[in-house]
Amino acid sequence: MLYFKEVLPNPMGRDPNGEWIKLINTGKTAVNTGGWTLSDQSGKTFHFSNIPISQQSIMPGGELTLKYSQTKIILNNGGDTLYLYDKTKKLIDKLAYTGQVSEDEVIIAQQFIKTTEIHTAISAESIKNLSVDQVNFVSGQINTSPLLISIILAVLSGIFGGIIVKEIKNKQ
Ligand SMILES: [Ca+2]
Ligand SMILES: [Ca+2]
Repeated sequence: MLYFKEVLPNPMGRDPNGEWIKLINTGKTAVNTGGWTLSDQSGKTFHFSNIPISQQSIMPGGELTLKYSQTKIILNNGGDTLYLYDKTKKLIDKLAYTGQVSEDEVIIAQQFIKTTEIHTAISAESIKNLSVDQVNFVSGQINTSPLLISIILAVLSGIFGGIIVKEIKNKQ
């Protein structure tokens, strides 16, 4: 699954040249963004077909950083909403932030934080280096509820735990 990971709406000094949007593939298979689009609140749209084909495929755990020079999407410093659509125009993810963004403040997507809690292996160090007051927690569209995943994992581990106990008992 490809999600918003982080955005930098207010780089040090002059905007928008230093602005960027970072996406991450948290799934187990590569995601081909050919035909995908990314839009902001004002409806300005970036087409992934505009980046080199070699960069359109994002490996599991891989990231894609889109600079303003590529997207031409201006990230408002007073709040904005970004939408990620696949080639069938289905909404894949949404990232919204509100309030004044400080210079050099990186906005980390709530979805990414939640996903990281489940898949701890995925570059947790990227949020480790930020102090809490630097991080503006934002709400993102969640396609799969992390709570649901936790429940499923808990149920599955219970089942497997039960099977193991049963097998041990059978051996005795
Ligand atoms: Ca800006
Ligand atoms: Ca600035």
